[in-house]
Amino acid sequence: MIAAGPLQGANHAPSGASAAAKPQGLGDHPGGLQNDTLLRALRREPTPYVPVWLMRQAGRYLPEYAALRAKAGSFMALATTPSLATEVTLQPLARFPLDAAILFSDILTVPDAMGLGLSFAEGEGPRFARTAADEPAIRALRVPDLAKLRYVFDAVGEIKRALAGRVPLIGFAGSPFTLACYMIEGGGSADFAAVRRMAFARPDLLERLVSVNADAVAAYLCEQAAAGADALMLFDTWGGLLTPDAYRRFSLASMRAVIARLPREVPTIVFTKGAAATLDDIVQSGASCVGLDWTMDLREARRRHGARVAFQGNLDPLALLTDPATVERAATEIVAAAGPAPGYVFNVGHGVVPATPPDHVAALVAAVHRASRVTGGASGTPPRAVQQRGGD
Ligand code: 1CP
Repeated sequence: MIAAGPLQGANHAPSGASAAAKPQGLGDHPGGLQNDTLLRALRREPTPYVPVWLMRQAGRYLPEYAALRAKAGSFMALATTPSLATEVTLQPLARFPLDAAILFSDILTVPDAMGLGLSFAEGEGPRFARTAADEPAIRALRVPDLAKLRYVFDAVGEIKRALAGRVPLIGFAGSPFTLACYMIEGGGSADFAAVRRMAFARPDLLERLVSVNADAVAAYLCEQAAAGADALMLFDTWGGLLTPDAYRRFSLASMRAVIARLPREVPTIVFTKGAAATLDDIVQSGASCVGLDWTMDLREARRRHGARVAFQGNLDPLALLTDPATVERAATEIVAAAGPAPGYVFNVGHGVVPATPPDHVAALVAAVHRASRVTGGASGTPPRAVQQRGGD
């Protein structure tokens, strides 16, 4: 049996968690995890408290990230050097008792490996040297040689060794459609106008681009799992830009195709930002868990679909710019809205923003653990997980 304790170490136990924090070495659970609350929640199994991790939990709001990035010289130098990617991945875990690590990398490494030439200028977003915006460029695209992404798989292996089973590692990729957005525009965009135009003018071309991306993403994620990733997440940041029908055709269908090709034993998370209108479809993507942004109704999603999938979310990341007491109140309300049933992972509804004070993140993580242990969610009764803790 795998123990469901929090991350070990004096500064790693969630407040009030000491009862379950029985120190355990890997020797007790060969190949296992000391804290598997995330994986249990993704499988909708009981957990002693609500697990929490944060999108962009590593990154610019942490001074130690800024220092390492300055030393490395660029974002890509961090991402392509496994020892540096490992160090950045572990930085937030050294500060906060998070229940998962997420690979430090970027979704755009896949189109880079397809030959588009990715760079990140200081203080700017990503840029591709070449786009895939017209018929010849899209027809020329191929699934990349995965050897070009070897640095990612090496980082996964190194991070797993460094974690030594403390918490699971989440691997990830961009959704085929969200990658297409950046490949067509050549970088970020306020409205991704060229992409939305293509959805009407050349749906066949967009479909072709998304289909090559789906093959690439499926192969890439399988390799991350083989290298040791314990869960896999698809980031569909821009799917919500589409009409509901176009979303189903260009984004959801390709994510479903990717998920169908991943190893069944590895839990999966899909996150489409701004897609409340198509939630009934997203819950049928085949993923174990659906991420919600802060505009979506977590209570209602759990009530309607909680027997089918786990949910993750959905604090507005700007709440973290207030003060610790407000952060704690907001977190407690979300834990209550999620309710006591198994199958819930706390997260922000989009990435932590660079202006976030790290001590507000500390307050958030502590509040989620405390509220989910003590109040047991909306009903005020202990979650089933707490009642069953003795049996773990
Ligand atoms: O130091 C810097 O200047 C780089 C900032 C940064 C960071 C920390 C970028 C550039 N990417 C990342 C890491 C990253 N990106 C992770 C690491 C794991 C984590 O801690 O969560 C992940 C999962 C991503 C995924 C990612 N990259 C997404 C999907 C999630 C989301 O935020 O919507 C997207 C859209 C990107 C593209 C990207 N990479 C970086 C930036 C600034 C952007 C957004 C560009 C834009 O559209 O404006």
